[in-house]
Amino acid sequence: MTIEIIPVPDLGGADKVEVIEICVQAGDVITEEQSLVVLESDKASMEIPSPLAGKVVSLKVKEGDSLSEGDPILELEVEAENGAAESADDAEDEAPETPADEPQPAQSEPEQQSDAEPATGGTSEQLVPVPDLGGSDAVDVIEICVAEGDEVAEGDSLIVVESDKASMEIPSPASGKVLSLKVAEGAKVSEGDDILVLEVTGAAKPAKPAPASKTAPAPPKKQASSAPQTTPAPAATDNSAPASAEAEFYAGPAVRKLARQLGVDLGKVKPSGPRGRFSKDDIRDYVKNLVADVNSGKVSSGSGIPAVPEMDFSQFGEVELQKMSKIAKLTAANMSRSWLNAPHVTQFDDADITELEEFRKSMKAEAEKRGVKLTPLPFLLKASAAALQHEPSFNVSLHADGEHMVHKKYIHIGIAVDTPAGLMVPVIRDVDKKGLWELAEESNELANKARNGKLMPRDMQGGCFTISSLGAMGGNGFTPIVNVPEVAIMGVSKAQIKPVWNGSEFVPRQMLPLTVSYDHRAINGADCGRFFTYLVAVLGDIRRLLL
Ligand code: CAO
Repeated sequence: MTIEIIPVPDLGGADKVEVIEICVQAGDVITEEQSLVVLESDKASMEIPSPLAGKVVSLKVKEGDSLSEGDPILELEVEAENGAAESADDAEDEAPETPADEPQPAQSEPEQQSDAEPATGGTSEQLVPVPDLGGSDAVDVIEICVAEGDEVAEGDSLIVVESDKASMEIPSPASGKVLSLKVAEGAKVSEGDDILVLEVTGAAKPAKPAPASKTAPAPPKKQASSAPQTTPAPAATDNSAPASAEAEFYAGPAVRKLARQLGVDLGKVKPSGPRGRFSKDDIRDYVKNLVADVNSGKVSSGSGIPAVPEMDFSQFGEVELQKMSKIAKLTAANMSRSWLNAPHVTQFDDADITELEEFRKSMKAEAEKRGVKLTPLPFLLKASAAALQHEPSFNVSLHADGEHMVHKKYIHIGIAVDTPAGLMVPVIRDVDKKGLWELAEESNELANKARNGKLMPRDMQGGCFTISSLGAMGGNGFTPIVNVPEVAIMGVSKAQIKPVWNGSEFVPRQMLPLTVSYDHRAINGADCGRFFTYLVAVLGDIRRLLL
């Protein structure tokens, strides 16, 4: 056994760098490459890995200390043959992974001059390639830090790549404007691959950018929020990538890796480090608390909803585990989200569709000639469009800022379609402008597309209101869940002949049971009263559609 003093390696020019995290303590048995401390300069955080495996004898630093190259970090007890001689060899053989070579501040090499572009007094385009990655190859692009049109300064991070061992920020070799991106999140890149095209002013800057620095991204700058979306995408297509959300947080590569391995969303973790930096312990504590809460049946997430305990159903009889389809999983998530976000109220009424049905049946021959099936659905679409026009308070969505209501000047209506893969909601556009034949054709076409798995995301976007019809199946009524961000949905049950009092006697009438569920954050009972009464009146006398 020998005792080795582990010093601060070359910090790429940085000096008096603050210790913001101590990752080990006396007595710890550590492996080679295990992070010892995290240092933070103005530009970057750097994890200093151990050059050797061994047992920590004593720490020579504490949080808040300022360190420079050569300062002792700790004393390590190492196996005799694992000592200084070997570590020196390793340092040469494995240069990219040793601390002395890796932690470079994110800055360019101004002395390098380009021979790729002619120097001009105006602007020139410069292709920025992936620099030397210190031996790493085919690394993942985990963050894109710039967008097309962004102005970047020399040294600004362009992308963050991650190998098995480290995250690396690739800095811009010059100031300029990003003309086009050549990589996307999730792509794999190697040295020389194109990152982006930069428009630089004046003489072209170096064709070869500064080397990537093994670093954790500096605390994120808050991005200005983008313009409000006037047409909220439907829940079914909401598929935000976790990687881009991750860029918002201030965490080192090892912490990010641990979070990713454990499936932890950093947004839900409280950072304990200086300037909101996340440590590994923050992630571990979060998971520990989560597991404890789930085990005790207490709250499982920030939503305050108690978790449903896991159950082994096989103890009660034979069971079979079947994988849920993607659509079924999305539906489950969207229904929970809608149900938990929107305080639902459901109102019930029956529409007298006796005359509507007589008219519909009288059109059967013509429908056959046209090759169209005329069910009650096109009438319901038309009546709903009329009611949305009559009561515009239904044709809205709540803006995400909680301050505005988005009033829609168009009438697009979704129809719930039962398919073998699960529930899908294609949207018919401009229902108010279309006739019954067109609506019949389009709803048949969309329902067929849904059943054959041929719907495109756009076919399911932009709905203002949804009709869910179980009329062909039966039932007296049901309470549908609003397809948020829409604010209302109509449930249609099976029409039946019922005795209706006409003032002097009961007469048999064809009655259609309808329900309207609405989001009480956006709609009040009186609004629904007006909307529903009008809709029922239109279905009772479709000549009203002409008024
Ligand atoms: N009352 C009585 N009969 C009705 C009816 C009603 N409310 N609605 C439809 N019918 C009749 C139709 O007229 C047709 O009969 P005919 O062939 O004699 O004319 C028959 O039922 C079958 O209609 P359909 O289902 O083929 O067509 P549709 O236009 O009524 O419905 C669609 C189309 C896509 C809405 C439907 O097929 C469907 O998928 N419904 C399920 C929706 C769903 O799952 N909702 C629940 C969502 S929440 O989990």
